[in-house]
Amino acid sequence: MNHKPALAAVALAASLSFAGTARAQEQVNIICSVQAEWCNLIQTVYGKTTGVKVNMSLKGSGEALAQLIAERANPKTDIWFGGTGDPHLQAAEQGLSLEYKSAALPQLHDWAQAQAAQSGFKTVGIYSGPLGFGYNPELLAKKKLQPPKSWADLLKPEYKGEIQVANPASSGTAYTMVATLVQLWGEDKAFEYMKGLHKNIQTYTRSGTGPIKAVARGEATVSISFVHDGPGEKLQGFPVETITPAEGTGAEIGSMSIIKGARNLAAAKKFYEWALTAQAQQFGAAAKQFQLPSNKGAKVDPNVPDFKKIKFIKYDYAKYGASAERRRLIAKWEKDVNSLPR
Ligand code: S7P
Repeated sequence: MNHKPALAAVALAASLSFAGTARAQEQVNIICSVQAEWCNLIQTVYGKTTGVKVNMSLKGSGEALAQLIAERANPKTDIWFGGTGDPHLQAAEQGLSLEYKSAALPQLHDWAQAQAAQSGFKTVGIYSGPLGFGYNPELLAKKKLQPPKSWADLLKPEYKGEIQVANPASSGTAYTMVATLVQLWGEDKAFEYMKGLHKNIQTYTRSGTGPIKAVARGEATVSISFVHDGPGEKLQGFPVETITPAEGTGAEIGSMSIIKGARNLAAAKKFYEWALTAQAQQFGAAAKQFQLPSNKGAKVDPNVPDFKKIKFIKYDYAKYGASAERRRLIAKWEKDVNSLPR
């Protein structure tokens, strides 16, 4: 029997499949926890400049962590980009993210490097932003209300049904509020405060960015939000202003992690390195997102909140990013605050 044609076919198939492999487009699967405008810009720019296919799934920080926990045995995500730092620290603690020490670390602000160091280099800070209030000046004027200046102001009876904040069980932003208040006043006083605040809450939203969008669109008067989310709404023409509370406030360290078991590890590392560059971090402002970039060389847009003018607490990221502490505080909030009638 002449085996030559069969052998030739196998060789051809092998060479075709090799060529196919060589040509297969590199891809990276990203959970993106910043706002859609920034995620979309990254997807387009990174895809076009590198040829890598970026598969992007948009999720708030709390939801992203829940998905990564659910995917643990069979991860479908390579990179988690953005979102509040506490859930990234939890992911690190729970072994969901991979240790990776970028050579770019010295280019980052101390707070971003500290985030990396305290996670055992399983996450890194990519931006920071202060917690505060958003308000709609037109709606306030119509209702003859003053803008809130302090946490204490939010308890005033005239704000009943006027305030939106997210639910800390689903939102990293709202968990930042709980952790901030506990650090500001101690746990007992903070929970008494949140019980009082509960009476004035119109809605607890699922996502942390929902409340300031509702304020901008006149669906609520005041929100508890990251103040860097205000200017983007304003640039779209909505009436919204922001302020940080007089007593002091906390800030998020928006973070990025490589997922343990990533199917596209080389592509994930390449994206991670790109995302730490000063040039890549400027795409935040280009997409009208005004967090403070972690790369010291990145241009700071004038819309980024001026950190020097804000009274900050000394936020203990290690303590409040620990899984047990987050679970405990959220359970307590559900039981002592959210269960109360409004
Ligand atoms: O991009 C705006 C922003 O406020 O949203 C991020 C975060 O996904 C909010 O998540 P939650 O819905 O879980 O609160 C922040 O990191 C970011 O600054």
